[in-house]
Amino acid sequence: MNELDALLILPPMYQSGRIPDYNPKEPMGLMYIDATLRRNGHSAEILDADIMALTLDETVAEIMKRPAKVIGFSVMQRALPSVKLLAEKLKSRGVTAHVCCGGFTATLSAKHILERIPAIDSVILGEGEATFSSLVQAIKESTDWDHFPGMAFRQNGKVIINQPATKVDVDALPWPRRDLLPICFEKTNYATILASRGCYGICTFCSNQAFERTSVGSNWRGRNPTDVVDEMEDLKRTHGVKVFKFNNPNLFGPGPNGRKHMVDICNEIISRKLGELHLMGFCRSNDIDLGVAQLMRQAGFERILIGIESANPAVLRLFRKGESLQTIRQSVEILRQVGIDIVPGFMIFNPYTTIETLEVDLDFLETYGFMPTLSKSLRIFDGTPLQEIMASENRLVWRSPLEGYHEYLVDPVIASIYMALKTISVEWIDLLRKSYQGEIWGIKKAIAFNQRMNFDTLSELVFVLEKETLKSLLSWVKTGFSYQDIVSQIARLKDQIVKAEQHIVSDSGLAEPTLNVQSFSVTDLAGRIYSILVNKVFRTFPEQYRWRDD
Ligand code: B12
Ligand code: SF4
Repeated sequence: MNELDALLILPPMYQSGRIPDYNPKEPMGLMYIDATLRRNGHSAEILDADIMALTLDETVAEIMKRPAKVIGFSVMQRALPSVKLLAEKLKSRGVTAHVCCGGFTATLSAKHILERIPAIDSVILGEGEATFSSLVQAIKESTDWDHFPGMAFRQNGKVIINQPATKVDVDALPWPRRDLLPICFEKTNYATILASRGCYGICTFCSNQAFERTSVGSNWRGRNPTDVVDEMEDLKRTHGVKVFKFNNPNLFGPGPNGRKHMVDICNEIISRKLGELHLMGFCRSNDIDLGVAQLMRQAGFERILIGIESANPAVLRLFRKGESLQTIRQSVEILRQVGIDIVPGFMIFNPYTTIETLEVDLDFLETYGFMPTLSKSLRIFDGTPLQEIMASENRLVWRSPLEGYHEYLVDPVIASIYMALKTISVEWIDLLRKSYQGEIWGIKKAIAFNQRMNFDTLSELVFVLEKETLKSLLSWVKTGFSYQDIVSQIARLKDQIVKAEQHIVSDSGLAEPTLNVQSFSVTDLAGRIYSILVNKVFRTFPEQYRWRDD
């Protein structure tokens, strides 16, 4: 068996494997590194254990079939325990490859990872293309690599983090290799594309910012618009891709040049007459004006995710969003006027949540008909300004990235509301989504983003159930409640879930329901919710799960 120079691995997030019919995403970071390695004359392969829905042991077996000089794991936080176990299992089986990690969590938690996981030899901070390629070259030639900028490793039991690397020149990179596109495309109907890297925002909670700060160079770098559209045209011709998701953290760069970059991409798409195209991406409200929105719609943009986060001006200021509520409202109106759907990024439970902010947020969401998941709370990632802010206010409850996200102290009343909502959502409402995920994914394959009406109907069902639950919780903590109030509300919720299920079953043409809602115990759930609200023992928004095989 030929030894590869490098095996790039996306680890399985679920150690016992995913359900097979899920919605796989292209591993864009590894695809760029793969292309760069091959261009530099190295042999490489990607093993995407997540896409293949492999268990941990199956992943080990697949890795053993592909011996390599260097193994590179792409690490996001929830997959970190899998990476630890995989690296340990490989070393215990006598694998001598150099094991390196990269990606967001590896970058932001490098010191912790190297201190806690001896089976990992090094971490590359920031973008991996250039540094990983140099590492592979050095390992192949048995030369030193410990002086490379952007590398972290152990030396005499101590973690060394070298000086930061320079950010890559985005126009000098090869296009990402699309070996995995057919698998993803078959299930999702879209391809991803990256027109720029980084974001000029300074939001305190954002790990993109923290990630960008670990290397030297501009926080936003746009690719040549002609080359971006060449890549899209090529994907359309070779793979029949008509639907593209832009993975850039922000579709716009800073200032007039950043706006021009988006305008140039749109004009390039329009002038080439690429035919049917359906586009979506992420952006900030302050970049949207009528002219650019009209042009984006003409180019094929149908859905935009805007990080609104909160409808409370004071919270926006504390987050350093750099946007007023007025700007947010304007952008929503403009996008709707030109016919672009909005997916709102919203963090209703955050370190600054109060009863009043919850009421203002709910009111805003109702006014605009937005339907985000309500039972989620802001997560604090290593390296973000918010981590420092919470620590300086003595509110940070530090957690190892191997175990979960950091938590933060909040008012016990808010924590109780969150935990009650979370419990009801996870145990009942979310079961609806989970049970019918296959149908939802089937429906999501509708070709155009703005034709996915059935999926939106399902989202709406879940949202309305959560919203009504949250409203009851708010009214109870303000005006008082009895165990009987809770029993009645939970019984009503049960009826609604039964109806929602009937709706989904008939909408998706299923023969019979799979979720046995009738067996749900109203008194059991009501008893636990009553106890959460009365005892107020929570002080944070804890994870429902620790990182484990879930
Ligand atoms: C697409 C995407 C996903 C896809 C991932 C597909 C994939 N396999 O890559 C899916 C939907 C699965 C996903 C899941 C999640 N995501 Co996500 N995701 C994104 C998104 C929109 C784009 C990522 C991307 O393609 N970037 C472009 C490529 C080129 O960059 P890259 O992947 O970072 O790779 C570069 C470097 O990181 C590095 N690198 C990466 N891997 C490796 C490996 C080695 C060996 C080396 C040396 C280097 C290296 O080199 C690469 C090339 O330069 C970003 C937002 C953004 N635009 O950045 C969020 C983002 C990365 N996700 C985020 C989050 C929070 C999540 C979830 C936790 C969400 C959730 N609640 O479940 C999960 C985590 C899953 C997990 N395993 O833990 C956060 C990161 C948070 C953090 N600090 O970890 C981001 C930044 C969004 C945000 N602003 O909050 N995500
Ligand atoms: S605008 Fe979005 S990507 Fe940019 S810093 Fe803020 S949260 Fe991060």
